[in-house]
Amino acid sequence: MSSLQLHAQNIKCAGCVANIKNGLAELSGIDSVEVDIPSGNVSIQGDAVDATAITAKLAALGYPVVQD
Ligand SMILES: [Cu+2]
Repeated sequence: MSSLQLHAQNIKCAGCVANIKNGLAELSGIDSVEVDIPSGNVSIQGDAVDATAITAKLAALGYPVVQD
């Protein structure tokens, strides 16, 4: 099990959270996704967490990852 913490832009409401969870569910190897609306923090856990694929998916969904 590995995990990844990201900070993404444009996360404003529960709809955004649902978009992110549904979008990341299309990627394999992810078991859980937690999204914090005020901070924009996205926490991902799974057996095969691919940071490059996740970052690309978030950008495609309209939530570009911020480099902290
Ligand atoms: Cu929203």
